[in-house]
Amino acid sequence: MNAINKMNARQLAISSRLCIGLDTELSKIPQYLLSDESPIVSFNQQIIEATSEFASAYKINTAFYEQYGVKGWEALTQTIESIPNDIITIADAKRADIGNTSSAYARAVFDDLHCDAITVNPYMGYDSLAPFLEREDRMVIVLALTSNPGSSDFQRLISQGKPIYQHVIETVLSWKRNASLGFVIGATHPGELALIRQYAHESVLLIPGIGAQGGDIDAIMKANANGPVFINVSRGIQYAGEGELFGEKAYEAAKYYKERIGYDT
Ligand code: NUP
Repeated sequence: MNAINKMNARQLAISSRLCIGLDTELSKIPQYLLSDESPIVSFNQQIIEATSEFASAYKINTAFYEQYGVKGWEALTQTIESIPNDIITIADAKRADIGNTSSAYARAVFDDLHCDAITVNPYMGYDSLAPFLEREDRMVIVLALTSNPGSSDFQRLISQGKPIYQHVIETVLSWKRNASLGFVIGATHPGELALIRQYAHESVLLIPGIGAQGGDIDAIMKANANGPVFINVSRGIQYAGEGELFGEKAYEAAKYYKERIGYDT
């Protein structure tokens, strides 16, 4: 099954557009887990167990694992293996480079980690994304308008009458591809999201920035105009509670976000 069909099947089955981030840090997990063989894996497995009924996807930001070297990469692999097969796995790795290097990045994420989707950076142009885009069973999610303040430094600059992020969306949509395609739009930009939905109504959008970064769910869902979407929450679910109740609190937070996001067919 290709990634977009898997996304649709999962979202329909559980009526959820929630994507849960697994951005795990040793300094933030309950202390009593630190004596486990792999505290990160123990924590993630309990979060997955507690929240999977609400998860249309899990997004794993590779940076949080890379910071711990070999052990972190092992924890990343084991975390991905712990995610039920019918849930989309997104490697938030923001890759892209010259062609043969991108091919290696694509093999790492798709063939070794077995993720369904990857985030990529469009700055280097078509040939840097081609090795990802040729993978017909996977999803390539291109940074367009990110949630952070620095998104105005380049992404909003006007070129030939429109913002750079609009050029990114329109140009990438015109490229030859086998993969399913998506774009990252930060939850901190509901006004721009409404405009984007006018020319990219059918595109999958991955929207991070709810909760800790201040994105407003109601404003985002209204602007989204019922287009296909993953709404991501990471810290707001993972660290909803402390101590031994962390799993229960994560369950409650995931349920809350799933319901607030809603699901209309
Ligand atoms: O524009 C982006 N904003 C953003 O926060 C693109 C992203 N990929 N992210 C990622 O989403 C960020 O790196 C983190 O992994 C997650 C948001 O986490 P949180 O603010 O919900 O904790």
